[in-house]
Amino acid sequence: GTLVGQFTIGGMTCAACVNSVEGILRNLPGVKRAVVALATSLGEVEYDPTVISRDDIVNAIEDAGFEASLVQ
Ligand code: 9UX
Repeated sequence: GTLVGQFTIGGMTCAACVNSVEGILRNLPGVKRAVVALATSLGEVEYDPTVISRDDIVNAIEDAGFEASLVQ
């Protein structure tokens, strides 16, 4: 099955940042869908929790130089 996680993503200031973060997320094993919005600083990620965790997703965003946290 899949879960959907919502993340706040800080540090995105232009549309290319959004494309970059979406590309990073979509390339992660276990991520099936990722949509990032600049105006709200929100990302929504559909993922397989047997392959990748929410913490893994947060860490991947932060490794790319952005701030990320899980929306509860
Ligand atoms: Mo735009 Mo984002 O020039 O890391 S790509 S600010």
